Amino acid sequence: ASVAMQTYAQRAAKQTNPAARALLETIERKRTNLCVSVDVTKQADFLRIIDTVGPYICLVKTHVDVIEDFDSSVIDRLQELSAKHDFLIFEDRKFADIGNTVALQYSSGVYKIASWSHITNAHPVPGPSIISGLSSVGVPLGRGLLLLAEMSTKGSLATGSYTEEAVRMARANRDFVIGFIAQHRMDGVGLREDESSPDEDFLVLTPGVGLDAKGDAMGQQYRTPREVVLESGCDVIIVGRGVYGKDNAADPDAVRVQAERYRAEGWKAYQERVGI
Ligand code: 5IU
Repeated sequence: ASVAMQTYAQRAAKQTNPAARALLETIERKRTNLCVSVDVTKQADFLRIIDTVGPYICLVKTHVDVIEDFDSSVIDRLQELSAKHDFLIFEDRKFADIGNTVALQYSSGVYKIASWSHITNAHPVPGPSIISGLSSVGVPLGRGLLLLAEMSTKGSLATGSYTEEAVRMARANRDFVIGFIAQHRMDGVGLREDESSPDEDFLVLTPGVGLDAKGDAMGQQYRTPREVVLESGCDVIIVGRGVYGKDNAADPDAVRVQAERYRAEGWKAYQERVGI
């Protein structure tokens, strides 16, 4: 069966990258393909939201550089919550520089991302050297990388041959590149006529997911979990404001209700896709 028709458990068993395998196993164990994106500026709000949504997620997506009262204790607490609730961590860093620089940004500085984030991501715009730089840090730690093959925003330039080249770069670096941030499945994308279709399983994690809004005032565009998982074959739905609201003071009960709702919608769409 095509990868899109296989269960998360079947796919987990074939993964060689530790982060990819752990993510698929977590999805199967907790029966959730929901990743919550927590873009808030106070560490207390950040940790409270994650503690609330923890039971319903496979993965938390962070932008640690927006936390204004950041200190290293935030990472200690985040790791405690990851163990308590059994989810992985994805720092949405969107690296985009030369290999030498991204290796430093990934390993060092204030955030030391590689030391705590199971998964991170990069723009393919610099070419394959960005993967070499990041993999020199990430592979020894068992980390995984997602390439940004497409974006959810209106007018995105990541389309067509750019997306195809991103998939080709991923295919050449399977030890570290576990998949994509994209809006569709990428199986077989970018193959030339003389290339046979490889037996490949890339994870597709998809932001721009909302049930109540079509977008925001800054170019974001939303599709439903059903459109993303069932119709477009994506594997993980990434939801931010749909879960924690526009006002990050939202009460935990409201946040919990939304997390349960997106988890249920995402899982139902997956079950329908694979026919279970
Ligand atoms: N994000 C997108 N679209 C993209 C990429 C990343 O929305 O194409 I690449 C990020 C931005 C934000 C989260 O951190 O995903 C979506 O948040 P909302 O669900 O609040 O729109």
